[in-house]
Amino acid sequence: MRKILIVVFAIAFLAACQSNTKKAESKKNETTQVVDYETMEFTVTGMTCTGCENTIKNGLKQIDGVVEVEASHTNNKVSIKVEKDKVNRDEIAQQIESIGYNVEK
Ligand SMILES: [Cu+2]
Repeated sequence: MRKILIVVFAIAFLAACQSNTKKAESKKNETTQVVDYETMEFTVTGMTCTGCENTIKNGLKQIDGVVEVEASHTNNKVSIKVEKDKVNRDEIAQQIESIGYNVEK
């Protein structure tokens, strides 16, 4: 009888132990959340030099969710990497225009 009790306790203890490690793992997954990125391309006119490119880069980096900005005054292109679902195209276009450049639609 006693032996059975010990075995039951041992199993209960092992089960509790396992569920604890599982909990720890799922907590870990919550903190290392996977972020989805999206690249947006814009045709922007009005840039005439690398200074303009930097103005746009700095202006767009103010927006929460913008990760990377590439701007080329020779191609009239602005390409930005954003966290998906955090920023939308309109928001970016508005910011570019508020800095003083034109976004072709
Ligand atoms: Cu310029």
